[in-house]
Amino acid sequence: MHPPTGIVHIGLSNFHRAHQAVHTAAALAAEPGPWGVLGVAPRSTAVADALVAQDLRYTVVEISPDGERASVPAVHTGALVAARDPEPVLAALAAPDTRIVSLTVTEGGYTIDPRTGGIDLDDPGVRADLAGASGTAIGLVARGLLRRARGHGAPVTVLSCDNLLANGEVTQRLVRGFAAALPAAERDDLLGWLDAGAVTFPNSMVDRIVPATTDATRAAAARLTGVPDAVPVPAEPFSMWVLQDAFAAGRPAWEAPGDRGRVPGAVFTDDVAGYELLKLRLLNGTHSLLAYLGALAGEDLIADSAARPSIRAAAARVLHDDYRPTVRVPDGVDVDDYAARLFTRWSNVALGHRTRQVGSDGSLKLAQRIPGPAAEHLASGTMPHHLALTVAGWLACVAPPAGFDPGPHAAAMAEPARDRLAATAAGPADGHVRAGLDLLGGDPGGGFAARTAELLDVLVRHGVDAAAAEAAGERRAA
Ligand code: CS2
Repeated sequence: MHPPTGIVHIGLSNFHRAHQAVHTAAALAAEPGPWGVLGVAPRSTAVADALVAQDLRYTVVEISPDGERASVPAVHTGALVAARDPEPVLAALAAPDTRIVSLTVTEGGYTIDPRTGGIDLDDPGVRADLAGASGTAIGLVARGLLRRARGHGAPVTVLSCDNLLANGEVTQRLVRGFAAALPAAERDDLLGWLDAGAVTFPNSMVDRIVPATTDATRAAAARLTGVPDAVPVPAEPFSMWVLQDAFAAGRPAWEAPGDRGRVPGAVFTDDVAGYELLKLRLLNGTHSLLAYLGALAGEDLIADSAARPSIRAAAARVLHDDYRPTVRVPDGVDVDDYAARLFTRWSNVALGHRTRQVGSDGSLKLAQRIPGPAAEHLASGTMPHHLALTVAGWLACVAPPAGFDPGPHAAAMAEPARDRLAATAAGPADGHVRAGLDLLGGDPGGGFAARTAELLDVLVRHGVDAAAAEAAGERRAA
């Protein structure tokens, strides 16, 4: 039996299916309630259709160096595609029984204008949504909220579960920015209702490494469960969720551990920001360095990248020298233990997490990972060499200077700014680096751009080991 739908979740990605769905299954096992999840894929039909065809069940294949285990988080009550069926999606967002609208749409799904941090009113999807369509995540949420405002007015929580700093605050700002750009009557109804406090936007920190599904995942799922599954999800054993307890209309008992203690309960705290910075910088920031340097060194997998001595050393330096001094460690967290566990997690070779996956959408991801800590170091007069190396690695991968071949793993990285950067890659290095930094929110000054250009030059001319040595201040072999 499905529980009744209480959550409409936008983004049927592997991440949602191995994280929020698993924690929700644990919560429901501990405390039954009306918290079934209606999954909404913004555009892609593949996962939604496959889920419907298999009664909304799928397998999470947990992969550790010791082996694999399967679980089936049976929490979904439906799977829709917003681009194909906008009306039922809007109806679900507006249904009085819907008490949480959650999102995992990746950094790129928020239609943020990098120059202002607000909604990107030039984005064609946003423009279409303002004119009455509903194709972007923020447009969908805003139109669903507008219906609620004009209908029963029942409170609801909008819960971002993406790797954005202060993701709840950002989502609120974007929804309000969208609302402010609507025609006057709609604008006033929606903003008036939001001002009345009927909607909360808690911040949350999400953490689980979840690769893309492959044929090996499908084979493992079938072997472990005896049931064929077209859309199983591979995941590492680790999972963590930290949330601000600000829910306008209740929530599942996500603090409950599940699967006989294997799934830790979510942490509810007022200090989500501390956990976010710790995770976005130490994990995600270092992950980006592992992805770009690894791809350039010819590595398909993050684990193989982390096993290369020069890259491992660079990862340790970026983590300890550049990121760690910029985070305020939350009470009760042992940061040395946290960092050591990160290296263990990255070394999970059986997981098959690919450099191209982490390296994709770098212009959007690095905007969350680089400018803040870089500015802090530069303001106090220190050069964060390994942040510069990360940016140089990104540019070498997705916008290689003329004559440099970054290899197949870099070529396979998705990058929305590829064309724009390709235009500057042919020119002088300083202009190229500046164009890259502009996409990340601007040149932080203090010589960071020049250092990035130097490291890019060493990467391209002498390779990864030499660039890592250069960043570490060691002399480069001739
Ligand atoms: C990764 C994240 O692809 C990436 O950018 O850094 O997806 C990372 O695996 C997760 O945030 C782990 O929680």
